[in-house]
Formats: sequence, structure tokens, C-alpha cells
Amino acid sequence: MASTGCRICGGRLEELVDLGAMPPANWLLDVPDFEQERYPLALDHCSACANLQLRYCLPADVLYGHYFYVTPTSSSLDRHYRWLLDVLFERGYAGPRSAVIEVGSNRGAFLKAISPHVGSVLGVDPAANIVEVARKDGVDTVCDFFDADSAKRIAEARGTADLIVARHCFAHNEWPQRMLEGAAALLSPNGVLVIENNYAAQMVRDVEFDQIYHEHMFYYSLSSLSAMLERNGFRAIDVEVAAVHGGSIVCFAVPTNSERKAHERVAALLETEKKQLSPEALERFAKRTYAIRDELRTVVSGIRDDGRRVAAYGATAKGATLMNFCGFTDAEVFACADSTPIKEGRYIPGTGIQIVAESTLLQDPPDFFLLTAWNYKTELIAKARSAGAAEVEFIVPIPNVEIVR
Ligand code: JHZ
Ligand code: ZN
Repeated sequence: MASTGCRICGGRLEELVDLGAMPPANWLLDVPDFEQERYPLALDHCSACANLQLRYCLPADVLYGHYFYVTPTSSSLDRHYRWLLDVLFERGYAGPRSAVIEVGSNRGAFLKAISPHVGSVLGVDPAANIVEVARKDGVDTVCDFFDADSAKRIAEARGTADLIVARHCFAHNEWPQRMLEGAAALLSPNGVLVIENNYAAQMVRDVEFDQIYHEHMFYYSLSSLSAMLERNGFRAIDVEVAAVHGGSIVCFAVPTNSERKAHERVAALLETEKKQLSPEALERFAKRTYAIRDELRTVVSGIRDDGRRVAAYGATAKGATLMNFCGFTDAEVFACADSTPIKEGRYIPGTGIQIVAESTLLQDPPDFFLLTAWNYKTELIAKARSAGAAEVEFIVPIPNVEIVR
């Protein structure tokens, strides 16, 4: 449904970018189908609370009925989990007896990392096929959307939580306030809620227009997160910016009447964001978005005219946006390498581009990889080189179109 006002503060919205109509990024197909349903993808901005939100939101059951994002095995993700654990324990947000609940826990990778150091862990995730993967791997997981009802059920059955972690899921809900109602029902009085999401300030700076897809209904800054928290019985007491997923904000929040004091990092980042999300910065983001699209089209068609071949690397949600926005089909990008077994053989929506096992394309590499998983750039280039793909060149789409040899 199209929104008429800011879903955080009710303020007036202005258009930031319009990427056109496209199918949801994670609707991977069994057969190529160019007639697949497309939905408008446009991002609006509220200057009152610095919120960036999607204009049209699809219902959750449509987006997550059958879901293909499985957290990959990645050294940079492992490093991020270790860093987050250090922050949580050093600053007293978690301890050896903590009851930890992760919302949007996917296959349970983070819970497995924290579990040896705390009292108990439990995952909550709405994607039935992925919950099955987590349970098989020994991670206790409730299959549900997280809101006040499911949170009350969990609190009754298992008690309250000392730490609730919500990584990359507050953006995925048209009404994230409902997740805060859930957190309020489940968190112990001295508990801490950790919200991690793509960071709007970094997205704007590095022109990460491909972070825009139907699953991402919000693009958070500390300013917009604080506005939402404060309207819903919470306040931010600490914040960090991490490199993961192209720049993520990690916000530590507590119930309004908690005794925990706010660290000065909070006020400092709020101040910095005024410049990072200024009207000039937003205007530059919009202009560069269209310019990068044009440049990518020129680079890829030049390669094709030379008789050389391009494959994508990483069947990411970002890649679906990028290729649909650029209008790339299997004529421009003949395949896409990916390590996720359930993605293999399927097609990227709207493009006719088939996903091929990573190992297959690394053994028989194309002339160029369009790096659609640019957030794993160093890791993937090293992986390709060590698999013997010495000649393949990489087209890095953002922040500037760049060829890495
Ligand atoms: P990756 C997802 O976005 C979707 P995506 C979601 N909406 C979200 O919010 C963010 O994550 C956080 C592959 N790969 O993580 C695996 C390799 O092939 O950038 C993945 O399909 N080899 C929940 O989809 C993809 O790349 C490798 O060595 O943009 C990466 O997807 C590695 C490390 C990854 O997320
Ligand atoms: Zn607003």
C-alpha cells in the first residue's frame, strides 16, 4: 500500500528516488518469467525525523511466504559477530547468565556464536523453510512474526529476555512499532534491545541505491531510530557503526524508565548525521544513483561489443534491484554465481539470469564478474583468485563504477 505520510512521525514526505517497477528481490523463480508481477519501488524522505521509507509496501506474507535468503558462511560475518559479542560483554549489555532472544534469526548463525557465552538462546523467525534449517542445526527457534502477541506467548512459556537482538529486520516490517511492542512485552526491566540495520548515512554517502528493495521498507539513521524508539517507550543509550552489509547502524536501546545511562556517542552521532543526511547529501545520492545506472549500462554493453562475457557474483537482493534498474537480462549478464544451495538453478526475478553454483563459475570463470555482492568484495576477490580464476576482472558498481583487475 502507498503511504501518505511518514510511518514514524506522520510528517510530510518528499520523493528521493524512483527505481521503477520490479518484482520483489527474493522471489527467485524456477523458470525464467518476464511476465512476473512488478511493484513500484520508490523511496521517500521525511525531513521532520530524517526517516527514509519505501512508498509502497507489500504484505509480509507475500514477501516471506517462501524465502531464499540464508545467511551465508562468511569470514567477514564471523568477524562482525565476534566484534558485536565483545561490545555486548565489555559494556555490560550481556553476561554469562543472560537469556538471549534473536528476532529474525534466520538459520541461527549469530545465536550459535553467542550461545557458549550466555545462559540461554532462542530464535524467532517467520520463514518456515529457514526455521527448519536452524532447528536441524540445533538452534531452538520459534516460527512466528515478532509482535506483542507472539512475544507474550514466548514470555509466558520461557520467561523474559535480558537481551533481544534484532539484526536487519526492523527495516523489513511496514509497522516496526509492532516489533517494539513485542520487545516491550518480552524484555526484562534491566534488559537491552539491540537493533542493527543498514545505515542510511552510509547508504547515502556510498550511493548504495541497490539496498532499495521491497523487503527494506525503512532506511534507518540514529535520528529516525531514536524518533521511533522514543514514541514507543524506549530510548537509545549507545550506538556503533559497523562495516557489515555496506555499513550498518547498531543501536542499543532500553525501556524509557531503565536506570542505564546514555553514552555520549549517541549525542555525537545525532550531530554528525545532520550533515550526512542534509538536503545536499540526499540530492547528490539521487543524482549519482541515475548516473551509476547509466555508467554501468555503458560499461557492460562495451564489454559485450568486445565479445567478452559478464556474469554476476552474488545472487543478492541488491543484485536483483541493480540488474532490474539497469535493465540487464541474460543477454548482458549470462549467469550469476552464488554459494547458497537453495538458490542454485533458480532465476533472478525480472531478468532471466540463472543462478549457478559458485564453484562452477570459479572453475570456468567469465571475463568479468559484476560484483552484486560488493559488500563481500575483498572476500570474494580473494576466493576467486585462490580458486585459480587469475584473469577474471571485477566490475564494482558502487560508490563509483570501477574495474578491479
Ligand atoms: P548478502 C540480504 O540481502 C537480504 P542480500 C535481507 N533482506 C537483508 O536485509 C540483508 O541480507 C541484510 C553469496 N555469497 O548477504 C551468498 C557467495 O556466493 O549480501 C548470498 O546469496 N559466496 C535479509 O541478499 C550473497 O552472496 C560467498 O563467499 O543483498 C550475499 O548476500 C559469500 C560470502 C556470499 O545479502
Ligand atoms: Zn518522519
